[in-house]
Amino acid sequence: VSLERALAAVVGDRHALVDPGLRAPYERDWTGRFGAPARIVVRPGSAAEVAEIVRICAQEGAAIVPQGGNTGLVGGGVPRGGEVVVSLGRLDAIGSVDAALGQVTVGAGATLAALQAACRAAGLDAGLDFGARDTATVGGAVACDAGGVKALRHGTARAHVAGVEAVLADGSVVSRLAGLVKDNAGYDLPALLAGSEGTLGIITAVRWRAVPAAPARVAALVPLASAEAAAELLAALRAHAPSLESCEFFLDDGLELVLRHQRRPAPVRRAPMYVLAECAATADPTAELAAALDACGIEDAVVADDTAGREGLWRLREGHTEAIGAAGIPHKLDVGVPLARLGRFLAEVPRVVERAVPGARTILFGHLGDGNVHVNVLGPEPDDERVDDAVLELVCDCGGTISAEHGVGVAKARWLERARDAADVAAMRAVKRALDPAGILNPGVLLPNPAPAAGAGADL
Ligand code: FAD
Ligand code: 2HG
Ligand code: ZN
Repeated sequence: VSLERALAAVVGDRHALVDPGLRAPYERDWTGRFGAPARIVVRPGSAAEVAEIVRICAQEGAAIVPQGGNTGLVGGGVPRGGEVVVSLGRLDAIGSVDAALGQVTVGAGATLAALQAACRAAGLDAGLDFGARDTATVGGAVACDAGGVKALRHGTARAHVAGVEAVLADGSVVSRLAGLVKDNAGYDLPALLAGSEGTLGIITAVRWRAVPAAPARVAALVPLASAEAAAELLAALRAHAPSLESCEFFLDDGLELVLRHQRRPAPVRRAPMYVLAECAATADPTAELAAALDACGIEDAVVADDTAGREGLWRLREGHTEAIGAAGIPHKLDVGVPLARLGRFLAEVPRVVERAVPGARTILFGHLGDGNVHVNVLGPEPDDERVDDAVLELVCDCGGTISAEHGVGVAKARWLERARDAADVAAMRAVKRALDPAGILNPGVLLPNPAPAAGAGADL
C-alpha cells in the first residue's frame, strides 16, 4: 500500500488531499514568500488519527509538517517540498470553561477567536490576542509561543499553557490535560512543546489558562517626536497605570501606507512616531491613562473609550501587516531589542537595509512594551537573504533576539547558532535527537541543517 493510500485509510478520502488544486492553500504561507508542493495533505479528525498518521510516517521515514491556520510568518508551517502536511483544523472542539479554575480544554485546531469567545462567555478573557485571531489556531499559537498585543500584561502563549495533549514522533500520545494548578512531577513537557514549532510533537489539545475579564477599556493614540519620547511614555504608563494592557508603536511612513490602503484620513496629528496604549480594568481606567499622559506633558493624544473608537485606532496598528502585504512580498524580521537600545536600533535598521539592498523600503512597527520590533522590508526578491542577514546581525550587536514571537521557522534557522551559545544549541539538538531521532517532525525548522533521513543516525 502506498503512503498516500495508508494515510487516506486513516482519515478518509475526503480528508486526504492529493489533488494539487485542493492542496494549494496548504502549500504557500500567508506572505507568499515560503512554500512548495506537499506529498499529501491530511486532515485528521481526532488525536487517535494524528497518532496513527505519525506511526505510518515514522515507519516510512516520511517527513511531517504540522499546520494550524497557516498564518505563521516564518515559513515553518508550509512544506519545503514533498512532506506530509498534517492540518489540525478539524480538532476544533472547545470544552466547557471551568470558571473556578479559569481554565478550558481546547482542541489544537480551534481558532484563537473561538477560544476568546468561549472565555468571554464565561466572564473571562483568553489573555492572548493578535491580528490573525480569526484564522490562527490555539495549537499554532502555542507551537510558536505567539505573543501579540497583551503579552506585556499577560505573557506570551506559553504563560497560558496549563497542559497539553500531543503526539510524539513515534506516534505515542502524551496527555497532561488535568489542569492541576500544582503538578511538578517530572519534566515540564508542555513547556517544552510551547515554542517548539512542530519539531518535537504535534499538539492535539491545550489546557488553556485564561485571565480575569477587564471590560472597562480606554485607548490612546499618541503622536511623538522620537523613540526616546516613546520610552518615556512607556515608563509613565507603567508608573501611573497598573491597568496598562497594550503598548504598541508605529512610524509615520507605516501610518501613511495604512491610511492609503484603508482609504481614510489620519485621525491624529502627524508625527515621526505613534504609540497606541490601551488600559483595561474592571472599573474605568481613564484616570490612570490620563495621569500617564499628563506626566509626559502630552496634550494631543486621541483618546477613545467606546468600542468603535478603540477599534478605529487599533485598525491603524493591526492594518500594517495587510497594507504591507498588498504592496509586495515582504521580508519579515520579528526581533526583540533591549528597550535602552530601541532608539539606536530603529535609527540604524533603515541604514543597514539600504546598504544591503539599495532602494529597499523599510517599515518598522511593533509591540513597544515588549521591545518587539517588526522589521518589514519590501523590494528584495523572496530568496535574497541579504537584508535578513543585515538586520539580524544588527539585532545581535544590540544584544537582542532574532525571534521575539513569530518563531524561528525556516526563515531564521541558519541564524540560531549565531544568536544562541554553542552549549544552548547543543542542548536543543540533544532534546530534538531524544524525542525525534529520525528527524521526521518539521525538518529544517528551528534547528539549522535539514534532519537526515530515517536510519542515517547522523547529526541532527
Ligand atoms: P501555522 O502558521 O499553521 O503554523 C505555525 C508553526 O506552528 C509551524 O511551525 C507549524 O508547524 C506549527 N504548528 C501549527 N500547529 C501545530 C500543532 N497543532 N502542533 C505542533 N505544531 C504546530 N504572531 C504573534 O506572535 N503576534 C502577533 O501579533 C501576530 N499577528 C499576526 C497578524 C497577522 C495579520 C498574521 C497573518 C500573523 C500574525 N502573527 C502574529 C503570526 C501567526 O498568526 C502566529 O504565529 C500564530 O500563532 C500561528 O498560528 P497558526 O495556527 O496559523 O499556525
Ligand atoms: C503584528 O504584531 C504581527 O501585527 C505581524 O506580529 C507583524 O506583519 C508583521 O510583521
Ligand atoms: Zn506582533
